[in-house]
Order: sequence, then structure tokens, then C-alpha cells
Amino acid sequence: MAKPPIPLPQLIELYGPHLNYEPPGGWQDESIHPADKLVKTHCCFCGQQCGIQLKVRDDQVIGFEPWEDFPFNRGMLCPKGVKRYMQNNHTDRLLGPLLRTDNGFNATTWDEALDFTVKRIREIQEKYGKDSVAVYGGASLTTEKAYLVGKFARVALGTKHIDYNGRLCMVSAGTAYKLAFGVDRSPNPWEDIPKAEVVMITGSNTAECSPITTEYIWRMKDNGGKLIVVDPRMTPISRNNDLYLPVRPGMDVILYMSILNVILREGLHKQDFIDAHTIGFAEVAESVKQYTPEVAADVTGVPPAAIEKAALWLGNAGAAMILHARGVEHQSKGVENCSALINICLATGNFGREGAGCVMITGQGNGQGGREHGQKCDQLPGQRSIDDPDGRAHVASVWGIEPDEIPTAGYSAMEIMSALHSGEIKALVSICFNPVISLPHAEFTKEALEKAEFVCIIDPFMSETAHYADVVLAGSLQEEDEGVVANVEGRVLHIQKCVNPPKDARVDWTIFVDIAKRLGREKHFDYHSSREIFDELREASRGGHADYYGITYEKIDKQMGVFWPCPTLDHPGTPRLFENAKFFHKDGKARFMLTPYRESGDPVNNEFPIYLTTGRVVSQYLSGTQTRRIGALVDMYPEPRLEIHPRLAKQHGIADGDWVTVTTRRTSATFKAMVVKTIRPDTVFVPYHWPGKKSINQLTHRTIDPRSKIPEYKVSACRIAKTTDSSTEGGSQ
Ligand SMILES: Nc1nc2c(c(=O)[nH]1)N[C@H]1C(S)=C(S)[C@@H](COP(=O)(O)OP(=O)(O)OC[C@H]3O[C@@H](n4cnc5c(=O)[nH]c(N)nc54)[C@H](O)[C@@H]3O)O[C@H]1N2
Ligand SMILES: Nc1nc2c(c(=O)[nH]1)N[C@H]1C(S)=C(S)[C@@H](COP(=O)(O)OP(=O)(O)OC[C@H]3O[C@@H](n4cnc5c(=O)[nH]c(N)nc54)[C@H](O)[C@@H]3O)O[C@H]1N2
Ligand code: SF4
Ligand SMILES: [Mo]
Repeated sequence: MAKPPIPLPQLIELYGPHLNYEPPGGWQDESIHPADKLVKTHCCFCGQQCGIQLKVRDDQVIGFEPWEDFPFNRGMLCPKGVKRYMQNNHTDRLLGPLLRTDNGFNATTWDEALDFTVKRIREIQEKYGKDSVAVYGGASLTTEKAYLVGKFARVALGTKHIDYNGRLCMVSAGTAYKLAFGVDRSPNPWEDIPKAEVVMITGSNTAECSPITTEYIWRMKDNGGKLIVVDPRMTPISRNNDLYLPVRPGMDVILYMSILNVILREGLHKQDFIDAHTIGFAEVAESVKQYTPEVAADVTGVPPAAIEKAALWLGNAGAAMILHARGVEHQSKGVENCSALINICLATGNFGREGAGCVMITGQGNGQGGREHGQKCDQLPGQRSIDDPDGRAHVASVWGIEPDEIPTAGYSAMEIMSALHSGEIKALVSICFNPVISLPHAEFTKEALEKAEFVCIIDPFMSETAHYADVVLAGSLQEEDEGVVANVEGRVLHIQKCVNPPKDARVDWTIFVDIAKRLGREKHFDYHSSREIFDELREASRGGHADYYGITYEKIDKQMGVFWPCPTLDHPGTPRLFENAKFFHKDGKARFMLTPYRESGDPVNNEFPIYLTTGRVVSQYLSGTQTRRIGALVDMYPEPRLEIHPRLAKQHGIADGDWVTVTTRRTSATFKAMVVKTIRPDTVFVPYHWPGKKSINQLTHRTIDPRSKIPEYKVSACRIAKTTDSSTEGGSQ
């Protein structure tokens, strides 16, 4: 029977008065409330993983100091980093487990919540088989937790269906990099960026989403380098660019093939490098012949002269870098887009040297580390393929089981939600993931969760997805446990435990250990600290591409981070991959990949003539569960606005601040217009951090890239109309 969502419970009624520490003079007022200690750790939000010192008093985070010695951000922080300390004591923190009843959620004991969870898992698995229970993990978790979630699914539950929210994020890049190089990591340390003569940034709102990277770009410009920006919107990074290519959403691959066309036409490719270090050039060279700048201009909306200029700059540079993010990856041809960028860098010999490379700007806090050690449906620790017999044997020996006991590859995140919707999967255990807001076509997600026979959510906050749960387990925040993460560069960092979780909330990994014990698998989950999990992970990753064996907490502290692979204890780590153009495929060579154009899964036509694209703003983070609770951030950008060009606005009689109804093939929603000259006149943009009627994911579609399985958030087709009725706007659920 379908179970409807329960509205937000009154947490005060459930838990009684909160433990909050809110000094009258403000948390930052040192004279009134001096800190007990300053802890050097990292920001919990994006993949930049800025170093920060958190101020702690009475087991509460009360403020911060910059950490100027940490080399990546040298004390700099963005608005989210500055305010992140406010989440630790927030009145909305879940302070213990909750159970669904006929009258809403009731507070309960951990024993009761965990016993019930295990009872339901057992009943469902006995009735429908092991694979009827799926697990969702997340890339805000430390690597220890991410590793444990993968092991928990396969060893404690015995299910093959385990995947994570990074599936909505960098997987197109990951797939393309594995195909080209045999490994999934940005090849360059960020210190390479200022050394490039030309940098092309595409599909990245760098200044708002990877703010510290902006400073590396300015340094490149100060050194005399040139900046090319490709985006349907002129975001803040393009205010100082030397060349701007206003690509039409979803047409990237043609633009990049055209750039390669000009490079080859002008003979700017490096034939010696291509012959010595790559495979597949001839087919790719042939495939780009048809995309002259004139042909490409018609489709992409980028003038031929701009394509020529970009190609000449990239082709003539002694060292060039391409940086890309979700703008190219969130497409049903996200893999092709990334491969086309890699092809440009391979053809121009831009790998394995300072200031030369193609790099993805990983988004989530532990987006890199979270995708290396087995919470992906097709992967085992060390970035091993789950199909690789040697890898399975190695991991099984570390886990103390037979290789055959490790399930085969299961469904990806989107496919798990589809299988919940169709009834093939009956139950979901989800940590650190808020699919009701973050998956496309929200109505479908809600239907799927209502159909599920059992949903268990582990989160520090009552996320919108937790409203659909049978059990909500109060988990921990990043500052409440020790562990490691890997930043955008592949630099492994040490997260310090600053405080304990409040009241009866628990450190995440202990929850999995307790469930595993109740399932009779205690032998395989006998951990007493994060360090013990890390030590096992080091062994499990040993010999894989993402080899962590030589990394220790102490070494990270001493070196301010260790870049993987790091195979032995005396190995210093590997900041730049592919030195001397040696790639990770067995023959050491990189692969050119063919990148044929395909139509978007939601094409524009007469009925839906406008492109809708979605993304972020600087003050909010992802589904907003954390940042929508921090008033100072909410004030910066309180609600989603629809960015629209004055020309398109005029055609529809829309002025700045008017209500606009946007309709896609799914449904309609209403947003306030923000008329700006910085967006293509055939495209509108809405950020996605809000729930309910403010959620743009009501309108997006579920087409996925066939190889990476990423949704096409960046390309939908819509029509718009001015409305005076804002009744479809607002509301929370
Ligand atoms: N403030 C803030 N920072 C964040 C996050 C956050 O939520 N808030 N999240 C983090 C995470 S998980 C991620 S993944 C990153 C995301 O970081 P980004 O990828 O930089 O951010 P997005 O806003 O998703 O999209 C990037 C750009 O793609 C452009 N774009 C849209 N369609 C197309 C297209 O068809 N082609 C091209 N070339 N570009 C297109 C958009 O206009 C946008 O400027 O940010 C991380 N940092
Ligand atoms: N339309 C549109 N949709 C998008 C995107 C887009 O550009 N456009 N971007 C996509 C991208 S790139 C991403 S990464 C996804 C992100 O989408 P989600 O992963 O769903 O978003 P988060 O807000 O990270 O949700 C994570 C949940 O984990 C909880 N959490 C945070 N830290 C911890 C922890 O340490 N322990 C536990 N137990 N819980 C924790 C938070 O409270 C939150 O409820 O959204 C995707 N959705
Ligand atoms: S959100 Fe990202 S850029 Fe901002 S302070 Fe945190 S880690 Fe740094
Ligand atoms: Mo992301």
C-alpha cells in the first residue's frame, strides 16, 4: 500500500528543548565566548575542500578562523564556508531516531529503530530475494563511510543494488576519463592552472561553484595567459575572459569537434605525441571533417570566427588546459562531450606536463574519494571494476569472504528509483542523499518512494526524502567524525573530529555496524574507530588504480594532503598523473574516442521552443538541506529566479520581477523573472536548491546518458508565459 509523505514533525515536541548553544553576543564574539580549541579541518561543502579552522567550545562548533597555511585555498573561503559552522548547533538537527506511525513520526530508542529496520529488511529479503533491497550512498560522506556503505550493501545485505548521489554529478567525466586513460581522476594539481598559456573553461560556473579555482585562473591571467569561457550564460568568471563562446544547450560536442577540425586543418596537432602515446586518432580526425566552423556555427550558435580563434589559441599554446564541469556532463551525451574535450588535449599533446591537461572540476565535497572505494554499482575499492576477477579475489580476501559472495554489478541511482517505481525493488536504505529534490522529474521520485514497502533514511536533518521514510536515523555531520576525503585535485585530506553528534544522534558508521551485527554479520564489521575502517580500506585499495595503501592520517597531516596513487608507505603521492605521457591502460597509451552527436532526450520543437537549463547559485548547496537552514545564506538569494534575456522577455511581455509559468512535457511551475543580458535569448535558467513548488526538478526529465547513467539536467525543452497568478509558487511540499 502506498505510504504518503509525513509533513515536517515538530522536532521540539518530539525531543523537548534543544541543546542549542546560542550565546547572546553571537557565536563569533571571542570576548564573551572564547573557544576551547581551534581544529584544523576542511569545509563540509564543495569539492574544493578548503582548509578551515573550526572554533569549538563545550562540544559545539561556535565559529571559525581561516587556515592560511593550507596550500590549496590559503585561508580563502566562499560565503558557504564562512557560514558553515552555523549548521552544527541548528535547532533542526535530528537528535535521535524516528519511527513512522499512523499519527506521524514518533521519537524512539535506537534499539527499537534498529530492530525494526532489521526485521523489515529480513522480511522483504525473505519474501522477494536479496536484491529487493537497495542502498543509496553519498559523496558528502568521508571515504571511510563511503567504503563501508559499499561493503555493507554487498556483505551485510548481500544486495547488488548499491549506488550513490555522485551518479547525478561527475560520472560522465569519470566514464570518459576511464575510457581515454584507464583512470578516473583529474590529472593535474591545481598549481598547474597558473602555468597554462591558454585555459578553456566549459560548463562551469567557476566563480559561484568552485570559487577558489577562480583565484588560480586570475593567476594564469596575471602570468599573461588567455581565458576562453564556453557557457550559454555569462557567469561571473566570464566577466574577465578573452573569448566567450555562447554555446546552445546540448550542442557542445559539435563545438568541440569543430575546434578540433580547425586545429587539424591548420596542422597544429602534435603528430609525434599522437603516434607515440595514443590510439584511435585517424577515425576521430575523419569524424570531425564535416564540422567546419560554418557548419558548427549554425547548430551551436557560436560564431565561426570565435570557433576559429579558440582553436588557434588552443593549438598554438605551448601548454593549454581545459576545465569542465556539469554544464557538459549533465547531458544524455555527457560522456561524448568529455571525450571530445579530451580529444582536443590529446591531439595537441597537452598531457603529462606542467600547465597542460584536461581536468574535470569535481563538485561534491568528497566527490572524488566517494567514487573510488565501492559505493558505485559497478565498482569495488581501489577503483576496481566489479567484473574484474583479480579485483574480486583481492577484495574478497580483505573482506574475509569468497569471491563468489560479492554480488555482480547492480543498478545505478536512477535505475534504482525506476525499479522502486516498477516494484522490482521493494526497499531502500539511503544515507546522505536527498533524491526528492535532486533527481529529475520529482513527481516520479515521490511516486516511487510512496510505493516502497520500506524506506530507511540516515541524515543529520529531516530532508524532504525523509518525509517518505518508515525509519529516520539521526546521523552525523562531517565535523562529528574523523576520516579522509579527496579534493578536486585528487589530494587526500584529513577531516578531524571536532565535536560529538548532539544528544542521541550517532556517528554514521556506527549505525551501519549495528545493523550489520543485527543481521548476523558482526564478524565482518568489527570496527571501533574510523582509523580501523581506513586501514582496511588501504588494504582493499592496494594494487588498484586508486591505491591508498601508502596513505596514513599522519602522512596527510605532515604533507598537507597526499595525492593518490600512493602505493607504499615511503611513496610521496602522485600530484600529476600521466607524467611523460604514460597513461593507465595496460599498453600505457591513451585512447581517442569517437563522439557522435545525438539529440537531447527532451528536444525543443514548436510546442516547447525554449531551452531550459538548471544549476546553482553561490549561496546554496545542492538540495539545500544544510544551506537553506542558514539564514545568512538564505538572505543572499532567498528563492529560485528564472534568468531570461531581455529580448525573450519582451516577446512574452515579461518584466523583471514578473511571475512566469514554465511548462515542460512533465508539468508547469511558476518562478519570478530575473531579466539579464547574460543568458542566450533562446534559453532560460533556474537554480535547483529548493523543494516542493519551488523545485525546478518538477520540470526536468529522466533521460540518462547510456554509459554514465547521468540525468540530462542541463537540457530540457519548455515554453513560458507571463502570469499574474503566483498560486503555483511558494509552499514547501
Ligand atoms: N554554490 C555552490 N557550489 C557548489 C555546489 C552548489 O550546490 N552550490 N555544488 C557542488 C557540486 S556537487 C557540483 S556538481 C558543482 C557544479 O558546478 P558547476 O558545474 O560549475 O555548476 P552548475 O550551475 O551545475 O552548471 C555549470 C554551468 O553550466 C552551464 N550550462 C548549462 N547548460 C550548458 C550546456 O549545454 N553546455 C555548457 N557548456 N554549459 C552549460 C550553466 O549555465 C552553468 O553556468 O558545484 C559544486 N559547488
Ligand atoms: N535540476 C538539477 N538537479 C540536480 C543538479 C543540477 O545541476 N540541476 N545537480 C545534481 C548534482 S551535481 C548533485 S551532486 C546532486 C546532489 O543531490 P543530493 O545528493 O540529493 O543533495 P545533498 O543536498 O548533497 O543531499 C545530501 C543529504 O545528505 C545529508 N548529509 C550531508 N552530510 C552528511 C553526512 O556526513 N552524513 C549523513 N548521514 N548525511 C549527510 C544532507 O543533510 C542532505 O540531506 O543533485 C543533482 N541534481
Ligand atoms: S563551499 Fe567550497 S569553496 Fe566554499 S568554503 Fe567550502 S570548500 Fe571552499
Ligand atoms: Mo554534483
